[in-house]
Amino acid sequence: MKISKAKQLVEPQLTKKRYDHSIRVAKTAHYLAELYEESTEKAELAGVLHDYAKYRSLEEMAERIKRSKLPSDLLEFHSELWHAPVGALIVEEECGLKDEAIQLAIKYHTTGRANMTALEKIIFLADYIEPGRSFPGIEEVREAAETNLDYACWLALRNTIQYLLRRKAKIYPDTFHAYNDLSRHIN
Ligand code: DGI
Ligand code: FE
Ligand code: FE
Ligand code: FE
Repeated sequence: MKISKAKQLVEPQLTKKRYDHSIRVAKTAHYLAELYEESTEKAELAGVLHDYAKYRSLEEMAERIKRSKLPSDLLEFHSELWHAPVGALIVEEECGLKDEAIQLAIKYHTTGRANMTALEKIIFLADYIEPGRSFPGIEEVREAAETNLDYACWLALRNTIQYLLRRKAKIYPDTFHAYNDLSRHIN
C-alpha cells in the first residue's frame, strides 16, 4: 500500500488532532527506521495506521475481541488498550492491508510484548517520542532513541509503568513482559 493511500484511509477515522499525531508518528518511525536499518516504508505505513481503531465504540471493539482469536483477558483491562489489537485486525478487513510485520507493530504499539521485532519497537517508541508528546522524562527517552533502540523502549516502558502505578491502574501482562525482556539489554 502507498503511504498516500494509507493517509487517505486513516484521515476519516480520526479527529484532526489524532490524525496529525499519526503523521508525526509516521515521520518519527521513518527516521528511526533509517537509523536502525529497517524498512522505512513499513515503518511509515505502520505509523500512519497505528491508531486506526482509536475512535471505534467500546461495544464494537469488545465484540471484535470476543469474536476473534485475540486474548479475551484484554476485556478485563482498560479499554484504552483495545484499539491496538483491534486496529491490527481491521486494517486488513477494511483497508486490505495484509502485512504481518506492520500488523504486529500496530497490535503491540500500546503495551509492547516480550521479543518485539525491530519494527514493533520503532512504532512503540515513535508513538511515545513524536514531537507533539510531552511527558516527564521524555527528553531522556528521545536522547536514548538516537543510539539504543532497546534502552529507549525500556525507558518508555519504565515511565509508563510508573505512571500507571501512580494512577492505581491495572497493568497488562505484556507491558511487564516487554519491560522485563528489554531489561536484558540494560547495563
Ligand atoms: O493511542 P495513543 O494515545 O497514541 O497511545 P497508546 O496507544 O500508546 O496508549 C494509550 C494509553 O494506554 C496510554 O495512556 C497509556 C496506556 N497504557 C499503556 N500500557 C498500559 C496502559 N494502560 C493500562 N491500563 N495498562 C497497560 O499495560
Ligand atoms: Fe494508540
Ligand atoms: Fe504508545
Ligand atoms: Fe498513537
